[in-house]
Amino acid sequence: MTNTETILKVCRNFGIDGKLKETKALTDGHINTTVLAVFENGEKQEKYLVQKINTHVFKDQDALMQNIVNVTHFLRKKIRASGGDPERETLHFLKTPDGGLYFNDESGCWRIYRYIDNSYTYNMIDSAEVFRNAGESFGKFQKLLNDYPSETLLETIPDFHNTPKRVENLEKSAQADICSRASGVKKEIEFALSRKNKAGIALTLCEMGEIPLRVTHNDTKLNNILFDADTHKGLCVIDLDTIMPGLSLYDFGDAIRFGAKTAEEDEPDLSKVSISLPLYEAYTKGYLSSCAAALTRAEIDSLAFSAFLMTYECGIRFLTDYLDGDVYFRTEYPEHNLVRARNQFKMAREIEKNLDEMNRITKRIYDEIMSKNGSLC
Ligand code: GN1
Ligand code: MG
Repeated sequence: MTNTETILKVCRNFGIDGKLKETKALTDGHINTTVLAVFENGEKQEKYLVQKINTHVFKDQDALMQNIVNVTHFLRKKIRASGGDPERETLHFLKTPDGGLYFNDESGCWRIYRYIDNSYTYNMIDSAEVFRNAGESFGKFQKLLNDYPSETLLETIPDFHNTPKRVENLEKSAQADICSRASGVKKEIEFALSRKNKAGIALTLCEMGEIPLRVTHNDTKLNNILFDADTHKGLCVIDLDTIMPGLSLYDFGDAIRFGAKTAEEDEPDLSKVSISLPLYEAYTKGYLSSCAAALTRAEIDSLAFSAFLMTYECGIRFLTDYLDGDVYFRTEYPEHNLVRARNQFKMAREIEKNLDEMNRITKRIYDEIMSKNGSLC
């Protein structure tokens, strides 16, 4: 349990003094545990995000924190050089007095970063304008990291978006069936296996040299962007745990999976679950306005498909975890992962149905942007 005493002890270990006034659990993430801690220091109020790292998921915490510190350092320099405010536009992690990037004891493995005030996040939106801003932010993030030396990044979760491996793992879990749940999810397993031939498409394009390996965020959920409460523009990309070498398609596809949906990721009523084409269009506009010229033709041509791929993969991951006994994603009730998996598979089907139209939208936006200003990026 994460109680106030533990939070206070962790904060003291990072050299934070003052009076702990308030703590609040933030429950959006499925992996780490996050608590907002508000301190009073004389007249001043200081806010921190205290995070317990899920060490089952992130097995090498040194590699995890090293990646994040290096990337934020790199981003900070670029943001400063372009006249931005690095304290608000990228995350600032605290160090312990002896220079440690995390603090480990019997209560867990902890890290702290400064809370960026006057900002907010979204889990769901129906505003095309907001989602366009989100696309612009992730596109800009991609562009900022274009010249980051990817060979220096450590692979914190190997094969994270290796969809064929994810399918293989699902098959293994169904075979092992350690919770005797496989017989109840035959239809879902069947769906996953019926699309197996599509799982390797992006990786094959990369192996063929048509799609480059880049530095990618790999978890581009809408709620991983902080919006500025004054300008309502995307301010800061957060949750940097999975920054690794990857494909731009992972980031584009995952953003559509989560942000262009018509219902929550765990909505059980599948009749509500679909893809919103106006939101798809809005994100694509924002994203390509930031980085169209930096992408290859093969990447552009695969953007719409990547939305299917990432949704399909995420469904497979939820289903695998359900079969494994819910050991990876945080769940709130016993069928939670299954509900999520069904939801993602419904969304994947909807994307398949709309793929031609999504490809037309992408092409139109790309052509418009490139004809207006081919040297935008
Ligand atoms: C996890 O914790 P959160 O919500 O940022 C997961 C993502 C999934 C997502 C599904 C490290 O992200 O890969 O797409 O849940 N993160 C990790 O909502 O596995
Ligand atoms: Mg995450």
